[in-house]
Order: sequence, then C-alpha cells, then structure tokens
Amino acid sequence: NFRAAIFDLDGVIADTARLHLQAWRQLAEELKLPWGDNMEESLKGLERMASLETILGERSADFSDREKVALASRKNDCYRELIRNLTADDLLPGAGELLACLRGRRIPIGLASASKNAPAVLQALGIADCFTFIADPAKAAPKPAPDIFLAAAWGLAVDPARCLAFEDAAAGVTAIQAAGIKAVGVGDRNALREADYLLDSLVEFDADGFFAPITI
Ligand code: B16
Ligand code: MG
Repeated sequence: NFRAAIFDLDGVIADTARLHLQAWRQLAEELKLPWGDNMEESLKGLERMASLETILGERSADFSDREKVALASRKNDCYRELIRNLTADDLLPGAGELLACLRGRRIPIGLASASKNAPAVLQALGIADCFTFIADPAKAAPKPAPDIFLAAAWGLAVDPARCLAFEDAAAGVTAIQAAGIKAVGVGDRNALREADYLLDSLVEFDADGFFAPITI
C-alpha cells in the first residue's frame, strides 16, 4: 500500500494546459512566430523559460536574455488574467472525487507542479485545503529532474518508495521515477508509456488497489 499521493497540477487536476497554450499562442501571434502542429504536446509540463524557448524556436537568437524575461512575463500576465475565470468546473474528470476520497482515507496529498501560479489555481478551483504540502518550483530544478517530486515527498514526510505520483507529461513521469516514486500516467498512452500505471483519466483510478481503506 502507498502512504501518500503527489499530484502534478496542469493536465492532471486542472484543465489549465489549454490556458497556458492560449497565452503562449497569443504571444506567438504578436511576434509573428510560426506555430507548430505538435505545440500542445511539446509544451506540456515545461517550465516557463523552457516553454518560451520552444515557442521562439529558430528566432531565439533574435532576443536578448532581458527581452526573453519580458516576453515570459507578458505571457504570464495573460495567463494570470485567464485563470481568474477558473472555477470548480475546470477540475479535470475524477480529480475532485479522488482528492475527497484520499482525504477521507487520511492520505497526505502533495503538489509537485512546475507552475509558479499553482497556489492561485488551487484557490480558484476551491481545492487549496486538500493539499498537505505544496512543493516550491522556484527552489527545484525543472522536470525531468526529480527535485520537485523529492521535495513533495520530504514535505509530506513519506519515503518516496511509499508515494504514488500522477503526471500528464512524459518529462514528469521521468522526474517521478528518478525520485524513486511510482508513476501513474494520466492521458496519452503513447507519450506516457514509461509510466508504471496508465489511466485515460482520474475517473478510472481505483483507490482501493493502492491505498489502505479508512481505519477508525
Ligand atoms: P508557470 P505542471 C506546468 O505545470 C505546465 O504544464 C506548463 O505548461 C507551464 O509552463 C509550467 O507549469 C510553468 O508554469 O509559467 O505558471 O510558472 O504541469 O507541472 O503542473
Ligand atoms: Mg502537467
């Protein structure tokens, strides 16, 4: 049995990947950058500056580091504007139910999101109280490095080997496994084929198979 659950946010709990994409797309249009077909999959789980580099592509050399910071912050302002409209309706299928089920079983729940906007997103979705510990992405090397998942396990005071973590991005699955944690891939079965367990959505997750039942 696992003793703790650790979640990625965008694409696992919240339907925010589309908002990140919308904000990046707006920036790309303003800069008249080409928009590749596979952009959605390429941007998944990447931290902010790495996402910017992906958007800029061959045009990266045209911008100084200072200009890049300004561009990333312009995208972030747009994203912050978009997440103001988030509500519990933007929880992905099964997410609210799973969080409630884990809380009922007294399973500590951690967040390992690359997003510096994660606390604002959790508030808007009305689920901030569900989390025992939120790992700080500003203090961790970006996924696929294991740091953010290790920080979450440490914050929950649970051995990584007793944690189960959920991800929608291949780089996230790599990060989880590098931390010595078992990975549940949620979404694209091909992109996430390295995961220890695969789900189309959290609705399919059977908590009884992984976590001890409520003990009184
Ligand atoms: P921010 P996750 C990631 O969150 C997103 O998937 C990714 O698209 C985003 O660029 C990254 O957070 C950084 O977010 O710009 O808000 O700090 O999937 O790790 O929860
Ligand atoms: Mg994600």
